[in-house]
Amino acid sequence: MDISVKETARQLERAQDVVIVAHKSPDGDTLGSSFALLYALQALGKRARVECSDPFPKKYEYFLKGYQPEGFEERFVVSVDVADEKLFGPGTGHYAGKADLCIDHHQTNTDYARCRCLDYGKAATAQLMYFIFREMGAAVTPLIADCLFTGITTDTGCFRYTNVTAETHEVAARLIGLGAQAGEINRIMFETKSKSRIAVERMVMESLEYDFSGRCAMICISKDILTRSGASEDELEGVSAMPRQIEGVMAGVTLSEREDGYKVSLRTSEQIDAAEVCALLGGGGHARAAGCFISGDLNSAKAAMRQALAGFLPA
Ligand SMILES: [Mn+2]
Repeated sequence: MDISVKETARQLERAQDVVIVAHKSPDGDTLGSSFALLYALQALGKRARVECSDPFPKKYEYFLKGYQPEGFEERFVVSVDVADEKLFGPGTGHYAGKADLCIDHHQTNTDYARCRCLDYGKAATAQLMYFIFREMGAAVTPLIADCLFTGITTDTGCFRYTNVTAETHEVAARLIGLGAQAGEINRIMFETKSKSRIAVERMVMESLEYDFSGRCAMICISKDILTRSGASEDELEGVSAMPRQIEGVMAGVTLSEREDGYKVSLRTSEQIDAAEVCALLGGGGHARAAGCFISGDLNSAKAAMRQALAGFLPA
């Protein structure tokens, strides 16, 4: 059932012993929004903790400061920035079917929770969370402001993507006023790359190929590249944005090798709905960024992607 920001705020005010579930391979939005909610609930004297299937990447450590009480029996489960229960991942899969509330901004949200606060006009779940806190009258401390600012800046590629609205900037401006360290957060998120990340970029660019007269660019992140670079999964954030950055490219495809096939990330220009393309292969996502999974070897994954794109791109 879809509920308003107001009703969401009331539910959170009533909730006790809250488990907040972030999505697997956590990004800045799911973690920033989850920890902001953790701190807001704890400030109201509630027991709460954040659960995630994967470890928290080190670069977010500036806001991962909270005390997380273990061992309490959850009485209220809220998922944050999680479009589909499948994205809980193995570590938190036992919460599938148990979410009381889902707070999200993905157009492809599968409506799996008892109640859903969904607004896909928001660039980030963190942007939506700001209005929920305002409705709750929750104090946005500098730490909470850092969390929410992180969610907004990471989901907008530092305010560069077309999901950015005037409201996105207004909320970000409020957060800076409340103490968010915008410059420092953006430096950590966008201007710092590890040596292993640079090694990945160098090798991945070797795999670059064009299709559809240069309107589609594909790259592949093989397991071999990960082994040779020494990069961890969380160091790959943003690599999938690279093929779309090439002049004239309308569809940027990143194929990441898995045990039994390829995880596909698609980034598109305005003319192509990425979620529609990926839906043809059983996936989904946003209009400009979506994903799917293709089983089989690299060549069949490439072929399947070309076929899916064929109806959207001029030959
Ligand atoms: Mn998000």
